[in-house]
Amino acid sequence: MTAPARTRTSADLIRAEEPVLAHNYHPLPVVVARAQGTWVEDVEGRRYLDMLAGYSALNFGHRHPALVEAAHQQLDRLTLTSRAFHHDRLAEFAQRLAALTGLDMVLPMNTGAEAVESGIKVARKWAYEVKGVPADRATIVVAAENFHGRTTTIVSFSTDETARAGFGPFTPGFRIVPYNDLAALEAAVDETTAAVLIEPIQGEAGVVIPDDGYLAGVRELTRRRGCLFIADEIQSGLGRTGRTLAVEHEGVVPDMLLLGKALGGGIVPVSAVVARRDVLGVLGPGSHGSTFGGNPLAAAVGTAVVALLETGEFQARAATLGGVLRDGLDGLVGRGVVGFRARGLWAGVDVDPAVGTGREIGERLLAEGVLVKDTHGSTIRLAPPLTITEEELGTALRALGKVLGG
Ligand code: IF1
Repeated sequence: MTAPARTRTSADLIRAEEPVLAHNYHPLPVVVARAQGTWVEDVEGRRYLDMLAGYSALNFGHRHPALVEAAHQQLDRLTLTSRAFHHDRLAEFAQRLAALTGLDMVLPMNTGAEAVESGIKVARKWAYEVKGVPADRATIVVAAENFHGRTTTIVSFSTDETARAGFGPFTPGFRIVPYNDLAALEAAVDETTAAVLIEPIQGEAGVVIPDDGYLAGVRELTRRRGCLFIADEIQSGLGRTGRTLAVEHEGVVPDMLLLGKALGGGIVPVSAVVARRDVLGVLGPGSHGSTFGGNPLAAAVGTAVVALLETGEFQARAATLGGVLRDGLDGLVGRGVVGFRARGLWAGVDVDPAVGTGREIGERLLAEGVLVKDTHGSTIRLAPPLTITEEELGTALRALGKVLGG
């Protein structure tokens, strides 16, 4: 007989998961029970600074009041209709999201992978019906070290063996080129190419920021060669890098944007494909769909998220505090940090392997009351809520310095 839920310790709860939960994660040994803003609290009441923010799904902090209020109000009115009927929240969500991005049309979905899969389908259909690529011949060019989700088609073009092993046969029609290499991209694009799909900054690869000019080069190349530029901003977008979209750092407007994570405010899964009218216009009734895509609760929260971003406040905070983050990390180079990449409130920090693996650093930071997640090897990612204060950021950086032995 297990202890009643209200008296279960963290250890009880971790033990209770083991026989019944698929082991596709190796979480840090912390059981979160409540959270507000930048802070989470475990079952025993210990508090932690959340420097992961749900991999950028919590850009506005845990339970942002305006977002919780929007959810509460909608919960008391209408939560789901399916798209068989209209509902009174969808038009405003689509209008304001399109306006925020500078593109024309919105296809509302739920998870990031669904947005990526939907973007792939739309790009292929556009290639056949608009570009004139022969049936079933469309190709999409992607970057090595990409991360776009976990579906069978998406892992078909992953270069991470762990993500692919055992999941074949794989979906054809993808070409993989080195990231940040315009010559390789030029060579891979041909008359069958529907699109180039890249992350403006590669998140899971360790916050890999391409050379200045790369995104503008992809934009020029795809326009010249008549294929679509699809920017996966599911992790890099919505304020994280100090701009609404990471592509804005080079003044680039892609043909199609993939958004997710923070679009749901850390409350409900909300994702979207946002694109030019002639691109999303290839979808007709019955050609694509989703039970929950664009549901009233998602649209209400999504609209409240867009409203927060319309102020520019969070983008400005990420830009300003990003300078504090960069300066703090600069101070740790040579003191356990061998290098880092940072843009806005997002950094991939390469720790000296002699000091520890990313996992070990995460465990040491846990003991210091700071939550981070490693990406690969000895690289950790820092991606706090954009609501973090300068003082909280300083606390996290001091804890990092301490566990690095700095
Ligand atoms: C997990 C990684 C990050 C993404 C980009 C699409 C998706 C993601 C650029 C799919 C999702 C998540 C998945 C999450 C951990 C996290 C992650 F470590 F898996 F790779 F952030 F780097 N495009 N990334 O980053 O969105 O379907 O998950 O909503 O636990 O797998 P999703």
